[in-house]
Amino acid sequence: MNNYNILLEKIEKKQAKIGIIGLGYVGLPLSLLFAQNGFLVTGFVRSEKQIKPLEIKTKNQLKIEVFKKPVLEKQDVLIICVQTPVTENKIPDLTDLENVVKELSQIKIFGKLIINESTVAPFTTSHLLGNLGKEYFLASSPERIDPGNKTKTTQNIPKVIGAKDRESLSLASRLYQQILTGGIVEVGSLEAAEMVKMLENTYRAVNIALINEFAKLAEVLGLDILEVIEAAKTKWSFQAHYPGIGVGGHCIPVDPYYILALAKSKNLSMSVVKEGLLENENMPKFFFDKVTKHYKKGSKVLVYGLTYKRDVSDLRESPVKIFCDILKKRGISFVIYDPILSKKDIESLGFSVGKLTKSDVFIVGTDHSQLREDYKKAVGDKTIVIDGRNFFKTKVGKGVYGVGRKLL
Ligand code: SAJ
Repeated sequence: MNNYNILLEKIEKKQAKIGIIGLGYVGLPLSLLFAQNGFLVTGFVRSEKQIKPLEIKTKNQLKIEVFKKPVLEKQDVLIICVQTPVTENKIPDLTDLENVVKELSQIKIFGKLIINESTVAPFTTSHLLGNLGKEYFLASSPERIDPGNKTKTTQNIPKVIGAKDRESLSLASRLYQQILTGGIVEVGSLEAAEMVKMLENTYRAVNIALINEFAKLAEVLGLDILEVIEAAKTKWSFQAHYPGIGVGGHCIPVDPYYILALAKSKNLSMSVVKEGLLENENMPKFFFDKVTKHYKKGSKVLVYGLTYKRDVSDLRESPVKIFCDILKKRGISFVIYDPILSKKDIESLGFSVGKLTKSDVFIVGTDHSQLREDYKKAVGDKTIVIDGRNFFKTKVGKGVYGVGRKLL
């Protein structure tokens, strides 16, 4: 029996040993899903100190090891789920993925299935993982997790898979079919799968930028952008996006820089993408200018919410953080209240924590669900509300200034 049939049989019988490299917001739920479906799973982390907390978190449903040659070699399938950020000056940073490649190039890769779930530009998977040795299988299946989303989960999001050849595609498809319920979407190459992820996230970034621009125009025209969006949604070809204080997280403001770098290497400018990203990155400053119109020296300012999006306690690329840094730099005193962050989280960023007490200026940075109740403690009749997420649908306090709308 050849390698393909041997591995296919192991996958069919759930006897294939699964190694998940990287146990973050992608690797952890994926490893648990494999374990809960009867596979023997080993999760790989960079350092010893990560092991204990993860064993507690996963209730020992999987083995957790430091990412090293001997244990990697025992796996039949290795799924790579490491982060692919950008540097300060928006250059793709493949350090973590390159470290994985270094280790994988030391092991006997023969007969194994390697799957890259990390977000990369087309041709990266083949370039980095395409020459690890003889007779192994290689697929790309970029993760599509939406952190905090209770309905779209690792298990039910349709899974896009591209591979270096038919056998690799078939093995990866069968493997994911064993644990996922949202359907498999096979494409014709590694590069097509990588490009799908680039397109879907760049599409989102550019459309958010478009609505941010329309929101600025709506303000000048005295129109309510939310009313316009809601009416536009009656057009079948219009997909709604919403303006706000800015675009955060480790996907939407980051991934498009991977495709820009690739386009640049092919002498293509992709100016719509570039301008869109700059538009989003400018929103915290635009929002700050709005605040200065209503702030008086000595005003009691409370910023509600610091994380990058509703009900997610993640600060990566948070536009609210950028906005608060501007407040601080301009000498405007303020405190922050975020119901899902600890005092330490907030103070570690150099900000002061505040209580939900009546404020002169109440600023919505993140529209956590708890805001529905919390605002009543901080917004009095004289409070001016500056709403970075257009959370309020009716006037509260002395008036609400949103992004592309106001309620007075
Ligand atoms: N945002 C807006 N306006 C919008 C939508 C989002 O300003 O209309 C802001 C959010 O507040 C946040 C940022 O953009 O700061 C990103 O929001 P997001 O909902 O896209 O949240 P993410 O980063 O968790 O995006 C994830 C992504 N998942 C992956 O990349 C694997 C993305 O692909 C999904 O499209 C997105 O979830 C989703 O669909 O909700």
